[in-house]
Amino acid sequence: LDRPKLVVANRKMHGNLPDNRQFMQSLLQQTQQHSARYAICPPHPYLYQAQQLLQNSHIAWGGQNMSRFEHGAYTGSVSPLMLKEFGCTYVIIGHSERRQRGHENDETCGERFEAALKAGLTPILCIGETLEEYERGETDLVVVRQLNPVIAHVGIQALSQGVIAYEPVWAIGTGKAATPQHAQAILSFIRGHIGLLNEQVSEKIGLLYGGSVNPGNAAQLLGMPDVDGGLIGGASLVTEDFIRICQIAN
Ligand code: G2H
Repeated sequence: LDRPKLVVANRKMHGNLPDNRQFMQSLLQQTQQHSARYAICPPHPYLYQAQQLLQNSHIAWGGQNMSRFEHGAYTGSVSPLMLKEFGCTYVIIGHSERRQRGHENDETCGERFEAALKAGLTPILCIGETLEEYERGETDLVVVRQLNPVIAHVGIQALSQGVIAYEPVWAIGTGKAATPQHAQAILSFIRGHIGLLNEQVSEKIGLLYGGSVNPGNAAQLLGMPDVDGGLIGGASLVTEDFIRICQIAN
């Protein structure tokens, strides 16, 4: 298993020009010799700044969301072509904070995933169960329900051009991360589900864990065999914490 580790900062609706600059420059300087992969997803207005600071470096950047359409009368939306034009490598799709507000659902996530690939972006598809679903023991059911429309849209071969992030909703921003055993069990289940359709894709695809990852729990979580990296929210807002997580991933 030589899947590279990937650590992605989901900065959500945080940051400003000077703060972003400090974050990106510190990360650039302190991870130069690393072999793990890193990406920063700032709010959309800062993608130009990310492009200016990170281009030709070992650090990639991406959007936190994207329209499934290339252009049109969609006030307030951002096109995959626009993300690409500003040098994005990645785009987060289906984050639970967007699903919960009705902006995205299983079906439109499939369309977004497809549109991202078409634009040459690497989609990071977020899936995961709510606390109620977790307590009802429905985690496996939920992740399959969220994954299947995407597979139906792009086909199993193309799935491996993207990344899947398992983010249990009850672990997001709560400080209560999943145990490494739970993260491993679900990511292994997801890999197994994909493997039923195509063994090679299941071995190749990058699977991330997200939800209250911090410098204290990162080693155990990222040390699990099916955890190929992390999607980091809160801890990406403290530069030293995020760099520490990168050092652990490396
Ligand atoms: C989950 C995660 C990043 P946090 O949303 O996507 O955020 O690390 O703050 O739980």
